[in-house]
Amino acid sequence: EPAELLAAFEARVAADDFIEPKDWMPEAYRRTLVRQMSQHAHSEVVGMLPEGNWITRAPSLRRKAVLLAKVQDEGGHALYLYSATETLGTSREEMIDALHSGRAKYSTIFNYPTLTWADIGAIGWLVDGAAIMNQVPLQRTSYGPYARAMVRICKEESFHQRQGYEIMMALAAGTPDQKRMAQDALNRWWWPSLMMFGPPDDNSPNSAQSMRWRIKRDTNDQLRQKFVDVTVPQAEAIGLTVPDADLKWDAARGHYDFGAIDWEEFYAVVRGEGPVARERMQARRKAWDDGAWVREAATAHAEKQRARHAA
Ligand code: FAQ
Repeated sequence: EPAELLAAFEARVAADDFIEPKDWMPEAYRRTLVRQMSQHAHSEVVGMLPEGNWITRAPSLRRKAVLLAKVQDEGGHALYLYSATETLGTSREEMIDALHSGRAKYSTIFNYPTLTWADIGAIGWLVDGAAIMNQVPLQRTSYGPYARAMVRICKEESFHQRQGYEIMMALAAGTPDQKRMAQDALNRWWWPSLMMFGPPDDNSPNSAQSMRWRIKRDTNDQLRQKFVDVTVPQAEAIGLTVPDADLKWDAARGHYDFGAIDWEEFYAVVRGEGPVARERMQARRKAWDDGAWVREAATAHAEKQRARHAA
């Protein structure tokens, strides 16, 4: 790659300029963006499934309407992200094919089952909470279309987080059985939520280069620590207990210390061995196949419109 172009690119990134689709960029920068952005898009799409599972069983009309809107938002986030990724020269068909054939990753978190209504609260509170922690800094990621997609996504994500916490508040202040259900959901979702931030910094092969290119603005461990610091007081405020015997406030550091994460479990889930990984991919492939007629009809309609305008 030409040294002058590379130097100019690096200077722009260092000056916090956004890189735009038609600008010159190193191939490895393009590749790493496609990797991260398509994983992110796939996470939104697969992330619709655990909650979609509860739409018909939400406990009231209000809860149902809110959950339906949230799941629709996630479909929208995936669309912004696929579109932003297409500006890097990768088609949506290629990305979706990579997901359905098992070559592409998506977040580990969506391979865990949603067993009770409280899981919907825990997902909004913890999973969207973790997602926002990671995504707020991505509003200043160096690739313009990705950064701009993040602005709107973050607004919606903060509504998602609050709806989840509000479900947890209601359950935690409810009957003893409801409170137990909320605690059980926290127990099951806490550790997988910490894993969403990715491997520890000393074992994160992509971090150093992504930080230099300002694709990532914070490291995995920095964001994980921020999430713990913000979330522990939220659990305490509603009388729930974070399932970590080693959790304690460290006044000297000004942070919570927390227990060891089971990285074996994380890597197993990354490899596709998560508890409901197979069901998730089957559901995605079925949705894709069942939707073929919609894609065909939309394409035929667009062609007719084009022909009419040309005439
Ligand atoms: N799951 O070197 P690093 C949402 C992979 S939020 C699966 O540290 P990097 C909203 C990683 O890809 C969730 N794989 O990698 C929602 C890499 O593999 P590769 C989505 C993981 O990229 C809420 C390898 O491990 N958010 O969907 C995970 O620098 C509620 C080594 O790792 C985003 O994607 C994991 N948890 O840092 C929807 C945010 N962690 O590609 C519905 C954007 C790591 O080399 C309901 N992404 N791996 O084969 C990022 O910020 C980064 O990609 C990280 C990983 C931080 C996830």
